[in-house]
Amino acid sequence: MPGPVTLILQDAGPGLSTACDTAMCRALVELIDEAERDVSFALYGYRRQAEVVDALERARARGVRVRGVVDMGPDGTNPYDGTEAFIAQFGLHTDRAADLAVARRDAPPSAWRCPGLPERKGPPQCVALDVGDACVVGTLQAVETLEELGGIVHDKFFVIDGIRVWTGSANLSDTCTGGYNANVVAVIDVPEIGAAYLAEFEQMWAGHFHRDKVAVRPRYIDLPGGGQISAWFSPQNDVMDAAIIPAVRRAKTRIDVAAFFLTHTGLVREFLAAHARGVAVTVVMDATGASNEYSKHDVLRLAGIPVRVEDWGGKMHAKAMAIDDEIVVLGSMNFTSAGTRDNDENTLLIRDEAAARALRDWVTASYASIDPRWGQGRPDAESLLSRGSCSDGSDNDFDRMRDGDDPGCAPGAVLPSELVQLKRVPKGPGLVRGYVDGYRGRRYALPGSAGYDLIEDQGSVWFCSEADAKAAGYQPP
Ligand SMILES: [Ca+2]
Ligand SMILES: [Ca+2]
Repeated sequence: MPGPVTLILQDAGPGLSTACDTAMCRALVELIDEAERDVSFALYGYRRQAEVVDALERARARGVRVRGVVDMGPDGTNPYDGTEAFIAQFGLHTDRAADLAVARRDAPPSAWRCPGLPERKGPPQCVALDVGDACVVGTLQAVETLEELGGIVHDKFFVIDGIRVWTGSANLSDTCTGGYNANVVAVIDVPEIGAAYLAEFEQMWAGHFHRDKVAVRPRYIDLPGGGQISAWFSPQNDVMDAAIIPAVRRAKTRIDVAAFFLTHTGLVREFLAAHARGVAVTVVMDATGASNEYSKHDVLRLAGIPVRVEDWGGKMHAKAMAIDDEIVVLGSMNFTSAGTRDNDENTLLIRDEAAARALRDWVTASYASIDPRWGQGRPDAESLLSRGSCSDGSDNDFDRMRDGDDPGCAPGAVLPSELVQLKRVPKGPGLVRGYVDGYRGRRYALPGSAGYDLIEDQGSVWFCSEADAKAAGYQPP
């Protein structure tokens, strides 16, 4: 009899598979086969996982209600080419009408204004992060204008009879549940968690997506035998600021991270702060995620945090971390601002020592499986440097070119140039200046402000950004 929390850790496999041979896929089929009344699911898409479809048909044939929601862009497309037929087969609902009704997304928030880079069209993001003795400063900016895609149903969860939940980072596809990509999935048998997921599902089933949902309030549920679990849904629960960052802030010894994307500035700031106070932070990063112009994995490296970018054919598709061999964070949400602010996502925080140790060991083994040279730079996700990626039948880097058609697979293809144009500057004049005012306590002054130069050098401290100053307890001037 499995316990209330079962963690399933999937290594990157040898290739795409339409079969359902992985532990995560077997567990899902088993759950669906055990359903007595209801199977409700929210998915990003579907591609070539017929054994799961067969299980859903078996459930339907024995009178189980089968309902699902799936992502659909405003243009009526989904990245997974089996999705449309899947929608038709089960009468699934999508977020397309909601996307069409919603105004354009807000511009990404920025710490402060900074000039854009030449020849680049995306929104500039100004970076100023503390790496201890220096600041990493510069502009991150996409080459192309970012498409406005509306929100995304990015969940990957199934709720069985309103009680048991299967969820994590794996899409229902030949690349994820099929076992090509590395993923972290959990099966949760805790009725309060099942009820929360079902409440979240019902909103989407009724046509409320993205910011048009109401919050399913997160609750900390005690697990039998100790430990605790809580479920968080994006965007209403603000999981990054309300749960993940506070957990990282409490880390004492180690944080082991597996990241498909790592663009969220606030989270990166907390990893840097953890490293600065002696916490051992280790990161395994996906190669496609590392090619994102807003990725901040290189900032971590500049601070001395070990980061390896995977050189497998499959992806590091997990969005998970183990903190202090005590806390597990896992779910559908990438470590991006869109994940926490825009999309439909779910994240679990689990306090369970055995699960945290298992995840830590898995991240450690994933890290060790990558050629040590990728502690610097990054391999092109579809190139001869990423093992098997040029003969796997997959468009590994989502550029609509596959295997031999992808220029990255040409022999002698050059290494990708570093997109991140950041530099290390020593702390000193020109940065945010903290000081202690005799009457008002800790204050900070911005460069160029009145009084900035009047603060005595002795006793002032330097911060890379206002956010860093505030985090250290300094108040606006
Ligand atoms: Ca490609
Ligand atoms: Ca390929």
